[in-house]
Amino acid sequence: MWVLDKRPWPRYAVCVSTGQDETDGAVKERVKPQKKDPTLYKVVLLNDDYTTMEFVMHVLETLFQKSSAEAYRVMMQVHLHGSGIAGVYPWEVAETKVDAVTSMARAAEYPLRAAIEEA
Ligand code: TYC
Repeated sequence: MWVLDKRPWPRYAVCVSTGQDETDGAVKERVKPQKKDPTLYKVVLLNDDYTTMEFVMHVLETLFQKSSAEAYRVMMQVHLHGSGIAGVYPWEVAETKVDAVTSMARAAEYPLRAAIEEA
């Protein structure tokens, strides 16, 4: 998968915490549930010479909830400048979107790729 994982590891460690703190060998239960990581990530589409403009617009409309006018604008941004923002999401949503783009592109036999960047 084409992902630039720029997360510093302590933040990740916080994300996967079980909700318990270890203090002096004792285990202290967390009273409040852990806050969600508010960091947002851009899902960017990358240009290539083979994927059709129509297919890119279809991806933007179905996976990124773009209107046809907005899908056209983003697709042309990618076509003319090499990359463009399809959406901005929390990390795990962004990863799922990149996987979905890859699956849709593979199924249609296009080389379309998406990547994650820090927002
Ligand atoms: N460059 C492609 C073409 O000329 C169109 C395209 C746009 C491809 C955006 C990928 O992410 C993309 N058919």
